[in-house]
Amino acid sequence: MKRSMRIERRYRIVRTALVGALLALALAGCSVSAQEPVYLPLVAQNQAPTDTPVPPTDTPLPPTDTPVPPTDTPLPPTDTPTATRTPGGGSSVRFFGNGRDAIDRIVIPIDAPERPADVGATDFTIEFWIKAEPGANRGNVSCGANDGWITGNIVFDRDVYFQGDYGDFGIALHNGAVAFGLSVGFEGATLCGSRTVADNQWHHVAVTRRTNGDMAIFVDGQPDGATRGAAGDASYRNGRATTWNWDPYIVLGAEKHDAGAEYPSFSGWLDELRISNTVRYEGAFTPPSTPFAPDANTMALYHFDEGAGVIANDSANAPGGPSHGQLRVGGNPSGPVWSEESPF
Ligand SMILES: [Ca+2]
Ligand SMILES: [Ca+2]
Ligand SMILES: [Ca+2]
Repeated sequence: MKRSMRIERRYRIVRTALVGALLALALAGCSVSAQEPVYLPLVAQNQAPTDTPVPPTDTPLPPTDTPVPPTDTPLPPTDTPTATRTPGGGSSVRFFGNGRDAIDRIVIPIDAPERPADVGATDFTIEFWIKAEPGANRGNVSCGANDGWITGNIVFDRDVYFQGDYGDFGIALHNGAVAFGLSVGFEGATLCGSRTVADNQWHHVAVTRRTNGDMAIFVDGQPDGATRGAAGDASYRNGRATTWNWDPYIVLGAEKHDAGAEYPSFSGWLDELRISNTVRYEGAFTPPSTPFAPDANTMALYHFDEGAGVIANDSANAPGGPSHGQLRVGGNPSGPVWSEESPF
């Protein structure tokens, strides 16, 4: 009995141990399977990324209105003009409105050193003879507006890039008539005349400006508009710092910066340009019929009678002068050319 009970007890012990071992195995299996969902993501996190990082889409772009570096670096003339008249025999200059690459124009330095052609600190008059074919100049001026003249076909350009510092000004064609604009700092006006000068005939044009702001246009000696614009010194500041190479120049026959098609140049003839440091005309007058002779108020005077070469001589004999002009020739047709066309 005792032996059978011991056997029975051993059997129970063995059975209990076997059941315990099975339970332990089962629990171990459960704990392994319970770890799997923890283990797999850890592996996944350590895998190399499959997507290339996308750059942020809100990175600031470079500003689009950054001033463009100047492209109007002075270059030597690309050609010599065509002479159509004996030198010294009387001539004019003919432009073709090419309006690019600093060609088809005459450039006159006014600073470094300061030249007498740099008027505007006092009253002034700019006058010349002009001839243009109908329809050859199709720019449009914003009459009345500050800087409105710069979108006409520019005949006389004394602009400086952006605002005028002391001042800037110019003369352009608009609907076959004359526009004269002048700015001092951020103030300015554009005066538009109505008398047609683009009819294939020579016309005398004069613009006057007083430092009180008064501006006027005369065509063939007849008043062609007047206004009160910006007052003050409109001359070029001596030694003015600029990155725009053509700022310290008067440019004839073209928009000096070649800033684009919306700032067109002049196609036509120009002769007998006089720049004076006083207002010469108050009312109607008889236009000159012979070349000007210099006087004490003549700051620059161009007869354009050279007929050859690339220099337009200033014959004003003003103190601090002369302010000779240089022809910058090029384009198709190539301009400017010396022309036998002349008002007298
Ligand atoms: Ca300007
Ligand atoms: Ca000056
Ligand atoms: Ca002449």
